[in-house]
Amino acid sequence: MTYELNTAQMLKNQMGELAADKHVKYIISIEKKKDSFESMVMEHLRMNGAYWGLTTLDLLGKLDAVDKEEVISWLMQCQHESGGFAGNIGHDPHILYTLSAVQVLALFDKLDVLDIDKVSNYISGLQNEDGSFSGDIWGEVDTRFSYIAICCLSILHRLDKMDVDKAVNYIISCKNLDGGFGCTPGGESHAGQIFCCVAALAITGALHHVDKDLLGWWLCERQVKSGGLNGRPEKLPDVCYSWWVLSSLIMIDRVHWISKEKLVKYILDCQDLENGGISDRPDDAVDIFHTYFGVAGLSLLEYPGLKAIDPSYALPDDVVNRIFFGK
Ligand code: GRG
Ligand code: ZN
Repeated sequence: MTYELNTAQMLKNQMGELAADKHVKYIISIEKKKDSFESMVMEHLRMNGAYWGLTTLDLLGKLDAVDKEEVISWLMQCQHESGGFAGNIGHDPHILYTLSAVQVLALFDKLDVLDIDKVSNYISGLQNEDGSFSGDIWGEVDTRFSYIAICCLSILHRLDKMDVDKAVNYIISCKNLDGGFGCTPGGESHAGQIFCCVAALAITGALHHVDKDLLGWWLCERQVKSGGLNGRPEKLPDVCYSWWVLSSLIMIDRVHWISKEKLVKYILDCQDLENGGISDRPDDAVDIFHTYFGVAGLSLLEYPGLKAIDPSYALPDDVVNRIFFGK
């Protein structure tokens, strides 16, 4: 115990401290300031914002700071008759918001309010003949939507409603010679798409299709001098890649190929120590998206005092255990 405390203190001394209370206040204040600039730009993707904010609160052990019934009542009003969820009340449904809605209900242990068949029919109905997934009725295809469909149906215990073999084959067809993945066949490797493809393969037990050493090299080369990670060669570092790159490295067992200490320090340097929140780069304006990815990244890095997060489902470990093992 003394040893553990000393290690935690040592880490904090070396790398700075997470302003956890400030971040909790920042997240709660966004919800209250409905006419702020950030709330206005978030209006159409409020469901994603709810997932980012609430998951961050849960990782910080503060999910009870929000009114659960109020959130669930709003969330259920975002469901469309097709079974899919929209980003806000009265908007059109999309697979992006459907995953966030399911994840928020999972956080609150409230998946039982859903008509599971209705939601899973909406998702499986978006699978195309070649195994890919569209995001909504307008038909855009992207490996982001393959991940979302697989993650969502897995959480709902309904993976049997899609053609998993075809879905996996489509993802493999998006693999590049550098070991990474793009959004469609031939698309450039990008850390965000790599997360989607690796996590989808992890959930479906198909990680043997990944060349772990080749992809591990590409991913670890994303760490730049400041300790931060970028999403592609020659690009600037950004806190959100602490999630996209790091979770992928963990899923393929190559996380020891980057400097964890330097990355912790980079994320902590992106905090607004006065008003809370985390930005993409030091001294930029904070937002809820990067606050989530900063805290989730620190959780993957085992920063003291945070709940552990699952790298493939992007939900706290205890939530994932409850879904699959009922505890
Ligand atoms: C549950 C965590 C979770 C995700 C759901 C939506 C989704 C599934 C995944 C998105 C994956 C993705 C494509 C992430 C990248 C987002 C991003 C920072 C894009 C910016 O790309 P550029 O090209 O920026 O504008 P760079 O950094 O390359 O300059
Ligand atoms: Zn970013």
